[in-house]
Amino acid sequence: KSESSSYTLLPKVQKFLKTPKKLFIGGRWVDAVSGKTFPTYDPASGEVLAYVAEADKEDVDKAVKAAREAFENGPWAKMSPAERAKLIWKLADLIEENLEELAQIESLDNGKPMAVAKVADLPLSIDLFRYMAGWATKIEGNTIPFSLASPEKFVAYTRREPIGVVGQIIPWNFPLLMAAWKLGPALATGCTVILKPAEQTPLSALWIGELIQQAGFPDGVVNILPGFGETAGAAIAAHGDIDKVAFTGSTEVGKIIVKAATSNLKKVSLELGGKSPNIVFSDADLSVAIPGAASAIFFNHGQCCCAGSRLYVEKKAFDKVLEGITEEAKKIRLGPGLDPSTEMGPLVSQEQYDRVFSYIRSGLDEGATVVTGGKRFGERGYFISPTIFSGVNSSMKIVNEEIFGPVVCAIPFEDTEEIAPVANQTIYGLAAGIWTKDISKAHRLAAKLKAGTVWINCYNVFDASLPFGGYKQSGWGREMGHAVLDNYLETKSVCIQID
Ligand code: TXE
Repeated sequence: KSESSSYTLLPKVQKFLKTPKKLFIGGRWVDAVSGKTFPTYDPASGEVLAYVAEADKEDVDKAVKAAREAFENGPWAKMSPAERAKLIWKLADLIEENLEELAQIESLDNGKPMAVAKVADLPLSIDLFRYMAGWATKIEGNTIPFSLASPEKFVAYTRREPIGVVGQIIPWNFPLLMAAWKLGPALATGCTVILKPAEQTPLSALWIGELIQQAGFPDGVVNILPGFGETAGAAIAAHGDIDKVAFTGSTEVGKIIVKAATSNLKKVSLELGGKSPNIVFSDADLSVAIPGAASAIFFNHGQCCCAGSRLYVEKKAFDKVLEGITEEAKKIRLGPGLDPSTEMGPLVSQEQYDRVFSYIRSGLDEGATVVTGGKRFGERGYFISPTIFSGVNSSMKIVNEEIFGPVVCAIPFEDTEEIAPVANQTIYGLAAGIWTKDISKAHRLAAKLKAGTVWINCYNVFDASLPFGGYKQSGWGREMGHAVLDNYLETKSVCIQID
């Protein structure tokens, strides 16, 4: 029973929730070695949705063996890039065929509106796989003319080779999309994978496991191990036979992963937190900038690493923008994700709810003003109403730390020339937004912002072709675009004496 049970679940979703949720290792569904399971909850009610097999170190060991065998000796190792591409494309087709079901699962497990999952999470995931399927056949080395030797003496070239067995640890804010961002490039390059979904949201990854089987990927190419960070996640990060770990999550855990990875100096890529500045100039088209700024922070309930959580507004327009975004915040309809009229669901977990509330309390304690929100919504589930703070200063915790909830700090600024250093005053550097009609000013500022993505007159726009990742403590490496392939490839130089 769950809050969402008042809405009709699709027959395949009902069946899926009733079948035991196991680990996917070596192409088979198996119980955890320990026999343990853990509950995953419906955040709209706090009630249990399903119990899931809980992976730990022994299961990681089994999965690594399967992935290593698949990488070195299995049919995957001998498969042509075109065959690999076909499998990835097939997986995209199967996700598309299961779009309604996966959107419902995503909504149940994460809390996000199903309507949003259908137009954002699912299409972006499908497109990511198709985009990466295209890359499988286009991974090339170079021929290298030597600098010192005569061209008659040597021929040299590079090969791009898959890095090997890859561990991928993902978060709960976009469970399926994060799985796609990770699996797509790993499969395109010919790696094999141990994927650990977040303990809060394991269900869509398990569904994907079934589709991977259906698509016909050889056994052991993808292994899916739900479990906790300190156990299964830590075992992946430290494993001596994993060649690379890709992580998305908190900066704090990113640092733990880096330390653990030193055991065998496995390669590491990280997509971490943010405290992104969203800068509105008075010459912006405010009819676009105001809803844009609201969506920059409130999309996905603020649980986006790139959320526009520091809203800087040129003083002349500050009152108008604050009033406008307050109206936008008040209009947002909160409710369970399965309700078609819901625009914002609950936060993912009790823990996240408590974390976000502790930031709201800290803002109040430090003397900031709540313009709207700051309260629980309803009696059940982990709902927090969209919250806007004003009257903040640069030393406050709510201005400096990632909140990862629907909470924005609105801050006026006067000097256009000084806004870049202010915007850059953060340990993070994931994204930034600029709203202005003066496109030259926007380009100049974009160049000064220390952020991996700068959106101009838009926000939260993603495309499989566009690299995404962080400056500073927001991470290492890039997701998406052809840039992500570098995370999964080694470069081998081959040098031949022909003289
Ligand atoms: O993240 P964690 P949490 C930020 C955001 C949020 C905060 C805490 O600020 O409020 O992190 O969220 C696995 N070794 N982001 O606690 O712990 C864990 O099981 C190996 C930003 O949920 O970083 C999960 O699969 N793995 C972010 C994943 O790490 C470990 C998205 C993320 O969990 C581990 C999520 C360990 N020792 C949170 N400990 C973004 N950049 O999008 C945990 N994990």
